[in-house]
Amino acid sequence: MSETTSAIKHVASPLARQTLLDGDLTTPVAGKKPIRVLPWLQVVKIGGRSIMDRGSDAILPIVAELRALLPEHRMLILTGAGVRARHLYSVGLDLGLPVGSLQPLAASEAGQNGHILALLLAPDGVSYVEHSTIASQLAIHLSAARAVVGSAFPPYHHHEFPTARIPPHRADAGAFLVADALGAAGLTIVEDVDGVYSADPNGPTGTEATFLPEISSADLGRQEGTLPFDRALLEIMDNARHIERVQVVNGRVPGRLTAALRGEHVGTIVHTGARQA
Ligand code: GWN
Ligand code: ATP
Repeated sequence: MSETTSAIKHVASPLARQTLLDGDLTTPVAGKKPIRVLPWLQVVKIGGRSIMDRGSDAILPIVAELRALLPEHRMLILTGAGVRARHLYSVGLDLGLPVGSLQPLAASEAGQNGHILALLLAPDGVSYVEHSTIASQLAIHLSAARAVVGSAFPPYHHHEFPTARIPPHRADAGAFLVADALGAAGLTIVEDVDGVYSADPNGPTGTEATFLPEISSADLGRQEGTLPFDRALLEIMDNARHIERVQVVNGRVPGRLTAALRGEHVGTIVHTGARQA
């Protein structure tokens, strides 16, 4: 065997002879903070049920606000699934469909909402882009346009975790995962409530719910009850690499989204586990 062949076979790599299961061995190599791929990107998640399902009354003011923000920010606008996915879950669960089959069906509803929003912003140069485009061609699209729209659902399909019958990783989790992976400047979640409360303000104990202007994902995890976003997002936020805070704002109040993107404290700021390098 020649020297060259032998050198090719023995590629020098600090992980070559190690098990990837031993944290003591991998941390010196994998423990570094990843680079920010798109540090100027603002990710905005628009609620499916809270905004899109309400039709023109709720959608048109948000479209106007997004349009006005285009000169200031380069945005990845992601939409949630809304009531059609809830209907799909009930039919699918009744028929016994597994979670990994329900996941892409619900995801396609998020995509439909994205198509609707993108069509309304089309005169401003905004288009719907596919998951695969978000994964590998976002930079070139955002060089040609100030914003693009996509589906907020993560494309897990049959890889969805079987921890529950309703897909645990929905639009909010998907929006955070892509924002954190890209090292975006921020993530704003647009809802129909002022932010996060101690309990559902629209629920049976709503009058007792107190508004939480600022809280950590770890503290929210200790709070019982419902949240205005996927519960799976809490653990993801705890382990975030870049996104240090998520802002939850009321998209039914004109100006709140704009204020959040300008760095003002409106709505609820949820601090994640990510720390500045
Ligand atoms: O179809 O609206 O992307 O961006 O999870 O997969 O179920 O697909 O199974 O690039 O890959 O319905 O066809 O659909 O919403 O997800 O897309 O128009 O393979 O552009 O083809 O990861 O859009 O769609 O639903 O997002 O969330 O063709 Mo749709 Mo969604 Mo389009 Mo996408 Mo899924 Mo693709 Mo995908 Mo599927
Ligand atoms: P999707 O995008 O997945 O379709 P969405 O984000 O538009 O959904 P919901 O999942 O319904 O909308 O979440 C928003 C709702 O969450 C609010 O209207 C509110 O009633 C409810 N909610 C539940 N718990 C809380 C809480 N602790 N604080 C604030 N709102 C809460």
